[in-house]
Amino acid sequence: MEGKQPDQPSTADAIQQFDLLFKFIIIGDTSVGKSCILHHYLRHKFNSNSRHTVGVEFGQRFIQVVCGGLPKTLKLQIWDTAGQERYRSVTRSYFRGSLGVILVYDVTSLDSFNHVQQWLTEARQFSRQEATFMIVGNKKDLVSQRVVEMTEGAKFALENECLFMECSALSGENIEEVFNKTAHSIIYKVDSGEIAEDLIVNARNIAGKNTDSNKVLRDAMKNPEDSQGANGMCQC
Ligand SMILES: Nc1nc2c(ncn2[C@@H]2O[C@H](COP(=O)(O)OP(=O)(O)OP(=O)(O)O)[C@@H](O)[C@H]2O)c(=O)[nH]1
Ligand SMILES: [Mg+2]
Repeated sequence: MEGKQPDQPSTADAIQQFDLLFKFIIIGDTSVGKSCILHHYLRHKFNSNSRHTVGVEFGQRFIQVVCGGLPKTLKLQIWDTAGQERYRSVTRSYFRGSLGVILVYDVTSLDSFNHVQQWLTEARQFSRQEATFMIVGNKKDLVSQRVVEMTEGAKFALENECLFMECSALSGENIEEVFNKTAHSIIYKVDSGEIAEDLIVNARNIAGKNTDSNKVLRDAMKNPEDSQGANGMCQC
């Protein structure tokens, strides 16, 4: 993960080429483990010193996928939002352009599960119509403290046409799968034509050409308009 302003791609970004760019956003109540999930996905280990996110943090990872029958490099640009109420207006602006929405609750917190409906309503209101929604029950390692059964989470997701997984940022169980399944659902939509081609990016066309794809990339990398208070840095 990189500590840098999101609207200023580093030299490494420029060198690392990719075929597709998907923007993901991670939302949910405070302390459900959003930052720990992202940290594990990017660094393959648990962050035992996670602190409340201030505004929004940012991370990215490149993965190899097959899209349109061809191997492609996919860049996931992942925005980890603060769950605390006071940042709600800041984080709301980061839904724009998101193709993947990871909505997290804590299987040991009934409150966090009860708030999923509220989060989903907000996410649907502010993110792209074509977005894929993945509902995630985190902290599945805390077996004796569990209060939300897996069947309850799965039922809610099914009724609301969302993907569903339980995971543990502590053990790492299903962390890769959360992101991979969301990405593959989006790729399926690209392949089937449900997602318009101008929403994805071919980075190899960028140099020196003012193509539509070029504009899409610039838009995707831009800081959201209302970014006051977001630190744009990753502390993972
Ligand atoms: N046992 C266990 N603890 C976890 C897990 N994931 C996160 N935690 C703990 O839960 C607490 C909150 O984790 P964070 O990732 O900071 O929570 P957050 O959702 O990012 O919170 P905000 O940034 O305030 O929105 C920390 O004390 C973590 O150590 C998990 O999978 N298992
Ligand atoms: Mg956080």
